[in-house]
Amino acid sequence: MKMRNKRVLAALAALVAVSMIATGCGGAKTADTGTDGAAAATKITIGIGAPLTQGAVALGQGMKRSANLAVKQANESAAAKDAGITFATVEGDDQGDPKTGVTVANTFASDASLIGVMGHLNSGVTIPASKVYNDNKIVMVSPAATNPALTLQGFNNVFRVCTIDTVQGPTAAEAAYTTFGYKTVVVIDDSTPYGEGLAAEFAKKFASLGGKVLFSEKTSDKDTDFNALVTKIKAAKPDLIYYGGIYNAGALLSKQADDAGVKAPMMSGDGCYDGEYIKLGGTQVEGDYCTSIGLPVDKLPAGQAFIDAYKAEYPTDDIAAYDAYSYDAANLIIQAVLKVAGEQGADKVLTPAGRDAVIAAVAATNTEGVSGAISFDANGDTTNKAVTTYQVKSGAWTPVLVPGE
Ligand code: ABU
Repeated sequence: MKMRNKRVLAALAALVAVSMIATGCGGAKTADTGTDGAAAATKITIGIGAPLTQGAVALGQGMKRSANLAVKQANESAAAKDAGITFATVEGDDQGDPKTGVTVANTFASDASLIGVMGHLNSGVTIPASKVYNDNKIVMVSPAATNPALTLQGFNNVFRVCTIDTVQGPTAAEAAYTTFGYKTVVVIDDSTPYGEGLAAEFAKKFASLGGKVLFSEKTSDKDTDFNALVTKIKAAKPDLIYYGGIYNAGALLSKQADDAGVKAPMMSGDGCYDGEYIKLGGTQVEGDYCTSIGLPVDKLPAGQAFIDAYKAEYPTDDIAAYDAYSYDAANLIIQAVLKVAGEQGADKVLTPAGRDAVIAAVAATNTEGVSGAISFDANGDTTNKAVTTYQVKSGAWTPVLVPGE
C-alpha cells in the first residue's frame, strides 16, 4: 500500500474514533487513537447515568447532552492531547428505576476504561448505584440527586454539585409562607426518596414558621389519575398545594386540581423545573411555583459561554435544569483525570492507585464552574447552597426569587 493511502486510512480511522466519542458511543474496554507514529492515547471513559427513555427523560437527556459537550471540548483541548488521553462517554439508561440503575452501575463497573460517572438523576437510583461505584473505585458526581442520604453513606467517591433537600425544602417554605403569604398547605409526595424527603422538609419548615399543614398524602411517581386526591384537596381549601416529585406526575396533579376548580397554585421542587411540566399541564399550571438548585444559567458569570457552546452543539434543544451542573460534573472528573495523568502518567490513571488519586482530586476541587464556585464538604456535598424560586408566567418558568437579587 502506498504511504499516501496509509495516511488517508489512518486519518479516516481517527475521524471514526472521534465521532464515536462525540456521539457518546462507548463500551469498548480500550481504544487507542494514535495516528502516523503519534503516541497512542489512553482512552478514559465517563459513564452518563440518567433516565433516557422513561421517567424524567427531558432532564436526563439534558444531562447527557451536557456531559457529551464537556467531553467533546476536553478532547479538543491541548490539555488532553498533551496528557495523552482521549475521553469517551458511555450512556447508561437507568429509566429512573433503582434496580435498572444498579444494573447500569454494574455494567459501567465492568468497563475497565471507565473512571467516573456523571449521574444519576433520581436520588432513589443514585443511592443504590453509588454503592457499586464505591466498591469499584469509580468516582461519581451527581448533578441532580438532592436527597441528603446519598452523601451520608460514608463513601469517599460520592459527590454532588447540586445542593440538598434540607436546603431546598426550607427555602421553598420560607418563600411560600413569608414572601408569598400562603398560610395553609396540603403536602403531597410521590413516595420516592426524593419526593418524600423534600415534602417532609418543606412541611417541617412551613409549620415552624406558623403555617398550617391541612393534610399530607402519598401518591406514586407513576400515578396519572389524581381525581380522588383532588376531591380531598378541594374540600380542604388550602392556600397552596406542595408537591414533592417529578414533573410528569406533578403536572398532571396540578392540571387535574385546576380542572376540578381548586384555586390554590402548586409549588414543587427541582424535579418539576422543566418545560415539560408546562407542556403537560397546559394553561392550568399558570401561576404554579417551583424551586430549583443554583442560579438561572444566564445569571452566572460563565453562563453565556455555556449557553453559546450548547446552542452551537444542540441548536434545537433547550437547556434543562441540570445541564450546567452535568457539564460541571463531567468537567470535574475530566480535570481530576488530567491532574492525575500529569502527575503519574496517563497509563496509571486506571490503576487502583490512579483511581484513588482521581477521587482525591475531585474531593479537593476548588474551582469556578458554569454553575458557580464549586468545592465539596467532607461528605461530598457542594458548598454552593443557592436555590432559585420560579413561577409559571405566560407559559414559561420565570425566576421570581433569585439569591443575591
Ligand atoms: N432532585 C430532584 C430529582 C432527582 C432526585 O433527587 O430524585
